[in-house]
Amino acid sequence: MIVEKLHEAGFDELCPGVHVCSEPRVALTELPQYVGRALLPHDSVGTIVWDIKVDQSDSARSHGSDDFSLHTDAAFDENPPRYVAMEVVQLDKMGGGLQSYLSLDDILKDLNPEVIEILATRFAWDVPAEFRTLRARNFLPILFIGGDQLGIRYREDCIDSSVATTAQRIALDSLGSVIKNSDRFEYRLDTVGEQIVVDNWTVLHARTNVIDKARHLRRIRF
Ligand SMILES: O=C(O)CCC(=O)C(=O)O
Ligand SMILES: [Fe+2]
Repeated sequence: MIVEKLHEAGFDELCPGVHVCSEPRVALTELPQYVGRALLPHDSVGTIVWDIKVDQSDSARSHGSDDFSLHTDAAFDENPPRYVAMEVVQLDKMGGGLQSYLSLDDILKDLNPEVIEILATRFAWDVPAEFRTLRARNFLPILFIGGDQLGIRYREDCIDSSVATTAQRIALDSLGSVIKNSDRFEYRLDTVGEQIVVDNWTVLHARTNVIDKARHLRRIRF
């Protein structure tokens, strides 16, 4: 578990699976090594640090200003990264980009066992163009066994429900409504340089729309 290491590096637990540090002692890109993990690229060209910032010349979702509903990063990937870390380069001075988190435990307690079983079957995922490496389409379960625990991959707009079975569609609807109706933990990033680490297998994260187009975060995966 990397939690002890994160504490050592000055992080506090915000809510289960989410750790924050307003005065980091370890540089963002050094964090994986510090906690004993490998830094992973974002794409096939080996991008290590991904900018989350409005950029009209690019169609990636993280370069737009829209809100992101609750999701995990790289959900469409066969091996989503276990951890995602973000660092504030510039705050949204107009109050946009409010983050929130919801843990898998909180989701599971509201799902019935049959639904859980169906969510562990394979669904069709469309890989967004900016992350396309080998395939444009993957067939992957929403709930998976990661190490000795259950993990989740979820990004509603990447799942093609038109090719799902009826049972899968019902399970997906049930999951979607639990996610929408659960109490999430809201957090306003408020310090330049602040870092946040999210367990990307057990926590979904979201943000409200960006209002201040100069808002800028940097993200790594590990
Ligand atoms: O902008 C944020 O606060 C989070 C962005 C995000 O979740 C993403 O780019 O995947
Ligand atoms: Fe994300």
